[in-house]
Amino acid sequence: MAEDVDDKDGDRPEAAAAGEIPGPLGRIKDKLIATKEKWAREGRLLTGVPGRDRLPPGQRQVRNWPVLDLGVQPLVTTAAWRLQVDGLVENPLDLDWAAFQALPQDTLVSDIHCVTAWSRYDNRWTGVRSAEILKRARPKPEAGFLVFTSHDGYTTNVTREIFSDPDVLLAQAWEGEPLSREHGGPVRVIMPRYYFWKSAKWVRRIRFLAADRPGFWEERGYHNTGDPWKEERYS
Ligand SMILES: Nc1nc2c(c(=O)[nH]1)N[C@H]1C(S)=C(S)[C@@H](COP(=O)(O)O)O[C@H]1N2
Ligand SMILES: [Mo]
Repeated sequence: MAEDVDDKDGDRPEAAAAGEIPGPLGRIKDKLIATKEKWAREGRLLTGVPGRDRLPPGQRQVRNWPVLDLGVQPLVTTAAWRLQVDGLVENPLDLDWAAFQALPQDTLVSDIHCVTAWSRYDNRWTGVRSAEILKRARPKPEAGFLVFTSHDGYTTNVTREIFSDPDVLLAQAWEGEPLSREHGGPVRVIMPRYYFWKSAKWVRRIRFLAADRPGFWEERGYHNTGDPWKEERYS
């Protein structure tokens, strides 16, 4: 497929599987990855016991906001920032910061559910809804899937249907302040109905595909969908 040919920037799953991870991913926290892979093998934290109404099974509420990443927190200035939307779309987008600011902005409150079992309630995000991106890029009918690529080399995949959820945001602010670098600023994805690994920090590219393509954690034992209410932690 044409989309596959130009893929020299380190987000090829085959390359990652072969251990030939170029760029920032060459410096990822191997130990952290090994531990999380082990959890997937052991099915750790699977309880099957539903918690309170708002808390998905096996989760506990925290008041702080932990930082989780692969050990690289890329510095992306708003001057250098761009978002590419490409693949199987009628109208590929290449947005700079001004173009992104010119899109309609919404503020939505949602809960975070991380697969490492913490949940954080009532996060007030401001940014651009997925609907605004879909409206402008116009994915082709066969584009049933997409992959997010981030500045640290991270990738994660979702279906087009999930990306179309009305609460999906490309967030640039949290609680009225610019999203911090450690939490994925200038812009990260927020997909509150799924475990937080689906919410790519430092997002730089949204690529529409005809076939599903597992991302970084999806290739390492984590569930392809990741619905916390169904406790879809591991594959
Ligand atoms: N680019 C990028 N996005 C990422 C990750 C990452 O390592 N790189 N980690 C994911 C995981 S596993 C989690 S739990 C959340 C953590 O977000 P936080 O640090 O803002 O809490 O980001 C997700 N998005
Ligand atoms: Mo995570």
